[in-house]
Amino acid sequence: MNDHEILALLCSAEREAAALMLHASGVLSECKSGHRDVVTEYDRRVQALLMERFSAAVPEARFFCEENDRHDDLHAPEVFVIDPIDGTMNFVRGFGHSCISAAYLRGGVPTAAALYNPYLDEMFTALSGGGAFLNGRPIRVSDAPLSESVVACGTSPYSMELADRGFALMKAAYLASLDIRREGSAALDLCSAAAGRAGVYFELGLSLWDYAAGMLIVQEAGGVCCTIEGKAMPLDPSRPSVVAGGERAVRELLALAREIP
Ligand code: LIP
Repeated sequence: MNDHEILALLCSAEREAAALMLHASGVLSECKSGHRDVVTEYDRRVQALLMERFSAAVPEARFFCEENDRHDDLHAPEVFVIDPIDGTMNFVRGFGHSCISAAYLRGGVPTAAALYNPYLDEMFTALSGGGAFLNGRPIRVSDAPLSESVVACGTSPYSMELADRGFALMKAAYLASLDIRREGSAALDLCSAAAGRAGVYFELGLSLWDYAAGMLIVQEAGGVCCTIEGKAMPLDPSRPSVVAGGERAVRELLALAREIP
């Protein structure tokens, strides 16, 4: 399948799986690495449905997913990176702010990404070299400075050792910008940056499934995505920091971060 066909597959499977989220009732959660890191049967059912659709269309594909410890070789010729419900704590609590996120890696490189927010019926997509879109309309990052930007940020609730630096940077960003937003879905925060809603997004510890799709969408929207040290994002199981958005606001946030030990 070519990348256009893969993108159509990602979108149709995510829309199909979204019905499981929208019609969910009596959502019960279990703890994974701790009481802040939760999973529900819906995370597993969405992941299973996506894997079934993707395997049927691309039988030789491998998978790197949040649930069920499915972490195949990321250097395989074709890999789907799946976060079945990003913002699971929001989902459990009924915030209505979560999404389904999937990226396709060809030869270890992200070439297609789709991220669906069923609560707003917003489908964010990107193809490598093909631009980024929201429901089919092109999107661009903001080129505003930090002082004229809203900053989206995450609290890395699964890595409490990052809290002091994370909140210090949040305060510095708050004082240097219009305001901050902590909305509880890293993948949707990346899309807010890609669409220029937020000038920049940062979080000090994320997994590949949280950022793989959103990273391509930000880059194809003319933005940059890097670690808090300004390095390229790793495509591996490490839990790096993520900073993404318009080049100017990202550069200014990285400068703030250098001042915070
Ligand atoms: C979550 C992100 C959130 C972040 C959490 C976690 P999950 O993803 O959406 O922004 O703070 O650490 O990564 O676990 O709901 O897929």
